[in-house]
Amino acid sequence: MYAQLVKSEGAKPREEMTAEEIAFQDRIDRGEKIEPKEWMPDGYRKTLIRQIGQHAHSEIVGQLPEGNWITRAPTLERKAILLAKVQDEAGHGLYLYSAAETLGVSRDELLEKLHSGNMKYSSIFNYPTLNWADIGAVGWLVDGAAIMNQVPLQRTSYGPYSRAMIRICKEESFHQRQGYDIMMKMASGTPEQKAMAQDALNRFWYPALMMFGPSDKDSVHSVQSMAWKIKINTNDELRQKFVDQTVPQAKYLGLSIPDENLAWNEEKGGWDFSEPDWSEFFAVIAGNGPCNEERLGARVKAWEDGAWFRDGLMAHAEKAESRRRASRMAAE
Ligand code: FAQ
Repeated sequence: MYAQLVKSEGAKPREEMTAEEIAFQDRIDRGEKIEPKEWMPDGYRKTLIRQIGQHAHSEIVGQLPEGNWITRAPTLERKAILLAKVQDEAGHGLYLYSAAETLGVSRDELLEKLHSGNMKYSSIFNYPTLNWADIGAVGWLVDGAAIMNQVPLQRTSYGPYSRAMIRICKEESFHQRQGYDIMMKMASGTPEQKAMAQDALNRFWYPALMMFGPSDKDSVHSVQSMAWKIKINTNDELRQKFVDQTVPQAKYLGLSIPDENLAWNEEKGGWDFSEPDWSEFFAVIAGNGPCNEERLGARVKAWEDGAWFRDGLMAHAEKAESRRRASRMAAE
């Protein structure tokens, strides 16, 4: 059991669709955006809540491996840049939770599902960041993979998700550059620094490839999600594009991709590469990766520690509302 919440059964054939479903599919096929109050099939709504919610959780959990390095960044400038990046991730989480809320789910409900293990976040954040070079590798590879996946999502069929993606992609491209900049510094530094950069690449390469999801033959949601233009590309298409983009970047750094099967394939105009170890991927998304317990534990603790603050905000909002109500009544 590796799929939660939503069971996809592939796209429904047109002859089995209701009139409403046909009209909806036609709007999607014409490239129209679907907006919050409009009619949508239940499966479309559920799939979006699942994907946008998991995406939001990934942004928030994704702050943890980097936040860990803010106090240890090697210079004041690197510290300020990393701080800004980690704050951006919080902002991305907030836009995405807001986009999910337009579908009729509350942020509290989504967080409850994350905390109880009923909703996922990206597998990549269950790997540790052991040293400063890892922060370079995360920016270069993890943000690089995130952009590869998210640029097409700017054209996704659900209006609020697509608009959130436009802003997020702009910020992600700055994140990717800051990571590559760290890698350039390390790779052109002392032999020890270059070895750290290579070691970070070795450890993050396959987990980054896993970010695109299981291979197409094992992807349970792709067919229906692509018919609804919730996803624009398959997992394997995006993984291939990522490899093709990243191999020359590694060469420029003077680093080697840790894959002895990596070879240019003239016919397909792309690189052949080894698949990640999918048993590791499935173990990580089932909760058994190196840092799953720590990451989820940190999020649950933050939620519990913040309860007094949320209660205070609610009490303040209620007080302000009752004051407004009283002054409205006095004026009438
Ligand atoms: N990790 O049928 P598919 C970021 C699950 S943002 C965990 O192929 P789908 C920014 C999948 O949910 C990174 N689970 O699924 C940043 C499903 O299980 P479910 C996040 C995964 O949805 C950078 C099952 O496997 N980006 O990093 C993963 O059609 C640095 C079957 O798979 C997004 O969320 C995975 N890697 O395709 C922040 C982008 N892959 O839900 C901080 C939006 C698959 O039924 C620092 N999402 N699964 O229980 C997507 O594009 C899609 O959801 C995919 C998966 C492509 C991730």
